[in-house]
Amino acid sequence: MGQTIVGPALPNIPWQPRPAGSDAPVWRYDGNPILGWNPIPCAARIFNSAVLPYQGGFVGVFRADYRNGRPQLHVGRSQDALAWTIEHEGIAWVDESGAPAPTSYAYDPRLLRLEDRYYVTWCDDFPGPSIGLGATTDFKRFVRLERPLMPFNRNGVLFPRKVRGHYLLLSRPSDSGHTRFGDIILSASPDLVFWGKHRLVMQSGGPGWWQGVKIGAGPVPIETREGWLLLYHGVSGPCNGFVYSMGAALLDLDDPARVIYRTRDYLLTPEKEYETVGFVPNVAFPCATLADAASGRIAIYYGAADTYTAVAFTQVDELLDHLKRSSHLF
Ligand code: BMA
Repeated sequence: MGQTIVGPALPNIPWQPRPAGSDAPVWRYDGNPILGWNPIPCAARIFNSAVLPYQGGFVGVFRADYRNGRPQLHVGRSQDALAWTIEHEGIAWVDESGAPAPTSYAYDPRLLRLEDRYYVTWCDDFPGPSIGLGATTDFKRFVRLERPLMPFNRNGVLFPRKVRGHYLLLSRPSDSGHTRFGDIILSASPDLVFWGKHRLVMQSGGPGWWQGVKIGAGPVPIETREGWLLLYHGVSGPCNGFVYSMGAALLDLDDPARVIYRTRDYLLTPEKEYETVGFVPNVAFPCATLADAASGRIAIYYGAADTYTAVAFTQVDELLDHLKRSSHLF
């Protein structure tokens, strides 16, 4: 049997085996959180952030919430993807003509290599939340590109390759506030500028109350031989606020608007103190993965309680088996 993950080997992926006695499909790093309160001079909290392998080590684009309450994006670097050095100055965006193009706020970045560039998507101010798109080749000069979609929208996530000739983007149309609804939509583009062929992928609700209010795409989908593995967040709405948990789905390789499997139960929900206590209690919000095609290991990067950056692990074959056993489409 060949490798399940379609992609390169990543022998230096951070990893810990599942704790003895556990049969959970996803388990936490025991050194969590990897970033805590006041991690750099300008920012109180760094969370909901994205990482990639880069030049033998790792690079990331991090959401840093400043003391004025506004989030901005910062570059970070690491040799082991667990101990991070975050730049003290935020990304100095330019537009395509090279003129400064600062963001008034920027949050929840996703990061990927697509063809010859690295792309960042984030929640941008249009005005009001919408999907920002930018690119870099060296993690020094970052160029803002045309915004793919109209406001309001969040959780924009690009696919790492074209599918049937089109670039693909997941998003979650929303409102300008703490949206009380939300489904995952797929859009296609021939050139990363003009987007259309919008398709509904998955809706909130169904038998799992943990995803009853809204759902949003998490990390960039991982290509496997059986389909695109999509980790996503699902939100429930108990009486004292929202609770953010993580689930997974498998999308058809040639038509990712078609859901093959979808978890009925959450895979990760706020349990640990760093997830249940913080600036916003009860948030586990995945934004990135690292994957090693040789071993099938996956490291998941998630924001905890809008305060901390944390890591969890899974093994692709075990996660796919779990999905098959517990899938509940609706
Ligand atoms: C969402 C986004 C996320 C955040 C979550 C919980 O609307 O703002 O960045 O983690 O709420 O506060």
